[in-house]
Amino acid sequence: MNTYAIGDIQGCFASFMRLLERCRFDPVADRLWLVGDLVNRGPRSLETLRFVKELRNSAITVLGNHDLTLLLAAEGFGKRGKGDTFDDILHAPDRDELLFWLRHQRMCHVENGHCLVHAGLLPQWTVADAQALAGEVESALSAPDWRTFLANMWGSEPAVWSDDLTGWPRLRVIVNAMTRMRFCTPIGVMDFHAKGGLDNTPTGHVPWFEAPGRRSADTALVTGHWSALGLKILPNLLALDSGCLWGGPLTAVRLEDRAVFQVSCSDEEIRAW
Ligand SMILES: [Mn+2]
Repeated sequence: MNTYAIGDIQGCFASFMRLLERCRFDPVADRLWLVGDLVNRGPRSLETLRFVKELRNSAITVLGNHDLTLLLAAEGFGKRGKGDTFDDILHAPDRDELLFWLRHQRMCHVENGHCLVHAGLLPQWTVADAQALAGEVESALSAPDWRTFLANMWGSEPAVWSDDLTGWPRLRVIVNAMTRMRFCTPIGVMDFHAKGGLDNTPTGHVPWFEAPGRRSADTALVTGHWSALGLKILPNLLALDSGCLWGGPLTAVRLEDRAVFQVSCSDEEIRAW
């Protein structure tokens, strides 16, 4: 069995299919780890979501900010972005099944010395902490009053973790770290404005994975979300968003031996938004 970890697909279904061919992915024997942001910006979000859902136990996906944006939009919450391209899902005959499936995906998955999460982990969290905190959000997303959670989920405050946080602010910090974070201060105050690469690190901040004393540094984190960072492979980090939407490739890394597979995206995908 091989495990292929794949960066942000964002509706780039054609590239996704070419990448699976390139890897010779076998849905019976192999598994996919998807870093989230399956949908939005690219041209074929609906087919991407249907395909991953049909893979059942052969694919593990964690939720990204664009996946959550879709769940919010489906309930009439949040601000629609000009570049949103998931109306095909909202109008699909199988919309309810797809959104139900998406809402029940995880925030974080840990197995065999790897931790899959869309954006990153705050410096105070061990991987075991992150699993427990992810579970709090997953419970809120599947609880009977999940709509109330969605209505209170979005927002950039508070920007820093405290074990004493409770209620919506607590869940909001977990969601923001795991799905939106790029930079934080050395003590883990998150910044949500800077969007570029390491050249644009805001004063007083560090890329989240370089926070000193980060307690998850003993585990290989598998992440996406940060296309301006590009593909970054370190002993304890596989950052896989190589910017397919921006003209970059779509990347897979085979976790067993860290072999890298890439396909270039198509013009249709770059132009979609
Ligand atoms: Mn993202």
